Amino acid sequence: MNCDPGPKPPVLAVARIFGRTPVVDIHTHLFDPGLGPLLLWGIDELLTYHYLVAEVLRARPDLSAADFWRMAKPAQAELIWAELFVRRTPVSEACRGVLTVLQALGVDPGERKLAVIRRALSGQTVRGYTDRVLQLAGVSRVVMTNDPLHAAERAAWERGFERDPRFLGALRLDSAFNAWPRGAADLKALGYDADSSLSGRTLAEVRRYLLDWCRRLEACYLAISLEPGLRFPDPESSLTTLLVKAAIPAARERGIPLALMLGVRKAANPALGDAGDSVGEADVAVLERLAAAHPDVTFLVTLLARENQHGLCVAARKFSNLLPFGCWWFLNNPSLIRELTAMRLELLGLSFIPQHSDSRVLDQLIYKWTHSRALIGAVLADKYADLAAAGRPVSEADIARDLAELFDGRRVLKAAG
Ligand code: HDL
Ligand code: ZN
Repeated sequence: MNCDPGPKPPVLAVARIFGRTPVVDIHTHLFDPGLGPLLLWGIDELLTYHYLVAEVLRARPDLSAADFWRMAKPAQAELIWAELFVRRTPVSEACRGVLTVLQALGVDPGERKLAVIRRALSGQTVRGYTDRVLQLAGVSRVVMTNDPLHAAERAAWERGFERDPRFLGALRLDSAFNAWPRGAADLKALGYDADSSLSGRTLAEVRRYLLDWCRRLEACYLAISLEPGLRFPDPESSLTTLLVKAAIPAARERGIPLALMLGVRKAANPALGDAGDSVGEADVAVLERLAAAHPDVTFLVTLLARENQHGLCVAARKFSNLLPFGCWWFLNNPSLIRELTAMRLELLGLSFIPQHSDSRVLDQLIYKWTHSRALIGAVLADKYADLAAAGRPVSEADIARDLAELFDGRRVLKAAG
């Protein structure tokens, strides 16, 4: 006899309502189709995602990263398909994601021949595919990661293009700030009178660069990923000085958040390229001191270490201008999405942004949001069941209102116009 009473009513209601609630994806590495080849899409890009590169090199320890990178991208995709999807069961989250995308696109996820899959997915245009993927993913808008110091991207912006309103801008600061004074030379080459001294003039010129590009991008926020060891205050640190005397004033002037993404240990294994970054525990007290010193600026915060997540929730309870967002990168897996979402709902109510996709390939929107809707929806439904047990059942209108507050990007998009 089946003793399982079946899913609790809220789960079904949440799944139905969430399924028709569009989300704003507040952090991706996608690009407006008008930016041309910068936007990655299609099965070979999906298979050569750096998450899967790391995984195929584990499956094939006999293959050096250098030899892998020497392969042409189609051959890389064929190797990853053979090793992770045919010769082995694709149990990892990044592997499962590919299957979720195929299933949503009407391609048999059980198909073993990549050639058959490639044929089934051929003949798309980027504009048509963008419409199809956003619709399948239930995503209304995505925020890009824009870096004007990336020559090809800058050239495309300077050429100009008709923007797709579904692709919003965010000004990324890593290349300008993180390897100072290299950034000074790059800014000088763009006509900003910056030098390595971080003099008053330099800081004014860095602010001018930030404001110029926030205007051009119509940036929703400024963002930077940071090593775990960020210190504040730290008058000796170029990075801290740039954040405090350039990025924060620019965010304040534009009325937009500054996104701090802490905990990346860059190039722990340089041979792996984008797949070579690792994780380190950050000092949450730094965030508390930044929030306290700048109460009129909103800090979007995502931390990479699982060990930092509880501290971030506590810090956010102390400072309402700290806005936790997403289950970032190595945290974007079912077991940790459940853990972080429950922790945040319990400590922060609805005052956080549960997820972003971090998609680098357009198709990934489908799986990252399909998986996250199911996982986050189930945790939310559990909380609703607890409320019902306490005598406060939620209505469908309550559920729709809560999901809009959590996922419509209202805390990020206000200045994007
Ligand atoms: O710095 C970031 O924005 C990270 O998301 C990195 O791009 C990382 O490589 C990534 O793609 N994580 O999902
Ligand atoms: Zn990212």
